Amino acid sequence: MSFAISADLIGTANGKLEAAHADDYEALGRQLQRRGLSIEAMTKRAMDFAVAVPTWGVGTGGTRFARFPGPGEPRNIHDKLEDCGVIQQLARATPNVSPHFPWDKVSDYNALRQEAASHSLGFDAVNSNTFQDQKEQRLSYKFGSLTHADRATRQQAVEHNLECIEIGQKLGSTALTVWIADGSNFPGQANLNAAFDRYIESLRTIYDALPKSWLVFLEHKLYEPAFYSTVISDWGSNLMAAQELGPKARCLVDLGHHAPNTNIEQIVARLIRAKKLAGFHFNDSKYGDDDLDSGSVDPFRLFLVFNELVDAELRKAEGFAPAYMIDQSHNVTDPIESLIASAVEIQRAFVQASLIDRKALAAAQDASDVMLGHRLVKQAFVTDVSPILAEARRRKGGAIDPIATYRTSGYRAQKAKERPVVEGTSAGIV
Ligand code: AFD
Ligand code: MN
Ligand code: MN
Repeated sequence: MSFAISADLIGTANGKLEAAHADDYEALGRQLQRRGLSIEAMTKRAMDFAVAVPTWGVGTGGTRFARFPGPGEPRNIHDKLEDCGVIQQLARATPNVSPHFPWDKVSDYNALRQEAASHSLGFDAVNSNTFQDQKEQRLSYKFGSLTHADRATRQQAVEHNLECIEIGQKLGSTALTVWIADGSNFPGQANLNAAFDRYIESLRTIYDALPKSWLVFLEHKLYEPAFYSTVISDWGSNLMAAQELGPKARCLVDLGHHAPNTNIEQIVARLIRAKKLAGFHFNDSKYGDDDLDSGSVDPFRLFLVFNELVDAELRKAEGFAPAYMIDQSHNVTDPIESLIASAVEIQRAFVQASLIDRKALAAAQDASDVMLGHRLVKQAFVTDVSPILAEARRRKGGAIDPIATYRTSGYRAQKAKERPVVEGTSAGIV
């Protein structure tokens, strides 16, 4: 028996909020009009915006210390799709899911694609996993995968990625995201350049197997689980790899994968310039790769990233077509609520960045008018675009207040009955 949120329930919830919402929307419309902006155009932009949800994000996450499972957790990809369907139904900004293999393995991918479609979902980039050992896996990834010193282990990791491409083709994906945990924990453990060379060699085979319209997204990460050196640790290494591999290889920016205080928006600007920006794994962080909800800690940084993205979009930067995905671990919240809130925050940053008067900004920059340039950017950031986001959801059949509507629906309580708790805890970020 399947229980999803009905259009009726959303309609009733919206009905109670409609008058206040219309009032707020009109007021914001008048404010934007005074600034020479059309609220209608902004609402259309919000409606066209989409960010993919990770299948691993709907399960309760954990840390290396513990995991506290939530009620009604998804037990498999079928449950995950159902949860992702609810997120899309309410927030209308997440029409695609990004699957992870072998976690989401099934025997019939054509059927899985149809099942996703029945929840109004499609598939985004497929993610390979060579950072864990699976049951009955022949060779271990304890000391690396695509860059392992042992050729046979590298080969096994390459083959897994090739299998992911095959699966992805059946699902309608057009990109493979590769994140490896390879690196070293001790100085002297590995030859830093030899490991990079092996990365290129392994990726070359994967790259050559990419179907015509496909791209490979290379994801860098500063540290963890390797604590001394990581093979693809930063955007410099990532860019070197992508440039060496060719035009189908691009650099994926996970916001959490940088040292604290790194100017990520500048990295984004540089990757756009190099025509190498693959896209994003959105999340937020305070200290490291915290995988917190997007926009929960530093919404200004998220906005500044979108400032670069909107700038590139509006000046039609060559080769600019970033893929937007969320990559978070929800340890203490209901993952559905976190993903709804995160999608809304990402969409918010996009709309806010769209408000910037780019002609005036360019003029201020040309005139070295520091304060005016800053104010133009800041004015967009402090504008509360919530009514635009709510209107975009409402027009697409979603909820004016998606989290409140989700809570009234009783979805989680129902799932807690349908999905018995899986005994035993496993630590880990996912
Ligand atoms: C990792 C990386 C990568 C990976 C995910 C798995 O960000 O995207 O697929 O988390 O949980 O830290
Ligand atoms: Mn990531
Ligand atoms: Mn991460």
